[in-house]
Amino acid sequence: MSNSKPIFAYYDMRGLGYPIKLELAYLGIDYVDKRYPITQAGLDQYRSDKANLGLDFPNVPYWKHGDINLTETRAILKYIAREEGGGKLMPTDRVGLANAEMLEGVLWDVWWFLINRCYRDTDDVIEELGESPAKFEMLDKFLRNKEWLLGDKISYVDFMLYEILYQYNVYDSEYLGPYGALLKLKANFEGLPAIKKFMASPEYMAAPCYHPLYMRYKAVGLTC
Ligand SMILES: N[C@@H](CCC(=O)N[C@@H](CS)C(=O)NCC(=O)O)C(=O)O
Repeated sequence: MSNSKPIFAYYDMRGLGYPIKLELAYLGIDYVDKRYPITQAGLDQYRSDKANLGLDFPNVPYWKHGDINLTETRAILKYIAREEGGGKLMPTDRVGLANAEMLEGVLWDVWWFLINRCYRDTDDVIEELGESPAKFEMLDKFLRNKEWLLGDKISYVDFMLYEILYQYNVYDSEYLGPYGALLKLKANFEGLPAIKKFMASPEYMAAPCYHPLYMRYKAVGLTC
């Protein structure tokens, strides 16, 4: 692996990238934090860089380190969970890994209900967002009596879940009210010393979550 610092690049917003940033903060990884401004100039800059980044599937977020040139949010999230910090964010037991990958799919769906609601703002995506409470109910039940989704050890799926809870809470501060176990996880996550430190640092970004030039539905705090 190269001696130079890894690069994490994304738009200057939380978006899909924040669970990865939270992992990096939790693990104490030093990296180059490349942010494309969320302006037309920032989009133009990304578009002109895009083909020259040495990425097989150019996109943001991306992660570059030595021989690794990675895109796809979940691939990056899991790569860091496995390869950095002694692999401590990746479960290794059969049941833990199976559950993590199941949860990852569920979480991704719930996340996209909200992203699409803001990105497209059509009747069908507004209707689809109505599926989230049932998913949160199941997640809340799954989590009950456990500290983290997989038990007493935090893993990459908790970073995804945290960010989804954060973004739903910004969208509507009442949304998570019925889900006590999820709210407890959110508070516990924010109480982790490394996360607390990150949240108090100048690098931390409370908003925006979504790109103002792409989103049709502009929710205050989420998009602008
Ligand atoms: N499947 C990709 C989707 C990434 C994606 O949709 N990126 C958005 C920002 S959230 C983008 O603007 N990508 C730029 C592009 O398509 O070139 C992932 O999971 O990372």
